[in-house]
Amino acid sequence: MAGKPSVPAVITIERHILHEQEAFPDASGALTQLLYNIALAGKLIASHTTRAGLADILGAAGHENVQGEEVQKLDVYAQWVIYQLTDHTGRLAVMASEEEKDIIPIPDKYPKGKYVLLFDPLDGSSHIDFNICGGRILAIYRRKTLSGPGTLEDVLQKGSDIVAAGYLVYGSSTMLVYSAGHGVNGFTLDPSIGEFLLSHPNIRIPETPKYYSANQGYEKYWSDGIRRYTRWLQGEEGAARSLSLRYIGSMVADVHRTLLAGGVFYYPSDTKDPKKPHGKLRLLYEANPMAFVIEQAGGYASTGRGPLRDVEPRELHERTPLFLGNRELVVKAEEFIAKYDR
Ligand code: FDP
Repeated sequence: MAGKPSVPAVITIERHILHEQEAFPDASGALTQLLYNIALAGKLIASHTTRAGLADILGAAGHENVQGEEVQKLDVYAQWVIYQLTDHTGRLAVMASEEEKDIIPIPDKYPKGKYVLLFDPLDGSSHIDFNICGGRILAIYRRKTLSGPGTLEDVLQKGSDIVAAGYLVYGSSTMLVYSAGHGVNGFTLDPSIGEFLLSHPNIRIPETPKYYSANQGYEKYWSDGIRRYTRWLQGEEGAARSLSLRYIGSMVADVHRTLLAGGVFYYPSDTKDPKKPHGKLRLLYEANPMAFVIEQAGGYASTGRGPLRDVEPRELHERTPLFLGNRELVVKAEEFIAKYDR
């Protein structure tokens, strides 16, 4: 074309999602449309998140969620946005959210689709008042039941059944990182045009890890194996190198850094709260989707006793110990646990 400018092609998220769909000529387009809806919800939530200190949405909503944690106003907004953008589309059979006790049915008046959406509407919400980045995590599965309203059976699926998963991170810029099972791509929101642009194509976790990430404030509640593993990461216990520590306490941000810089993020079982013997993170809304992204980028995710993706969920809000990042670091955690925590 005459006068073609010599700038690199701008790849919008729409173009990228469509391009991925081309590899599947029989695809109905439902997954593609669902991913658009999710990107749109991300933009709406991002615009609220960055104005959180200005608008009347900062602070607590005044009630607790099913986990007994105080619900933030932004949680409420984020959940509502996702729900009302997707409930009527005929693409979903059922949804479930970290903030809701039960599954979220699709209203009777709307058609039911073949997918299931699980999400944590606003991860890291306890940090909102401190202007520290949070995010949103989601996973899409194919329904298991054949027709009618989706059920609990459709929601309680293993990580290995995930069709697509990803997260939004609201930091110095807003990013959407997702995988539909063919590698991981990252998109940065350009606020001037309101569009997610491909900024991190084909993300692979770097081979040389940089950081370990865990809440060491809880060390006294950890098992011997986890304590020794942490010392190994610090260069003791026969380790050949030491890693630097980074912990924000906002899972999306901590895992995002682990994905881009290499390293390991872990939230192990602990004895801090007898009601939460398996740590804090939720299998369905946090651990499984983030593990899917990490593994699609060449990493590995484990409960500390084996692959996370093989865990059969038994209930909606079940928690799991989690180790994810560079394969050799996660495998090392499994070795320490097997040796010292019988
Ligand atoms: P938050 O409570 O702020 O929503 O599971 C939620 C989570 O944050 C994760 O994002 C984060 O990794 C973890 O809790 C932090 O927990 P600790 O404060 O116990 O380290």
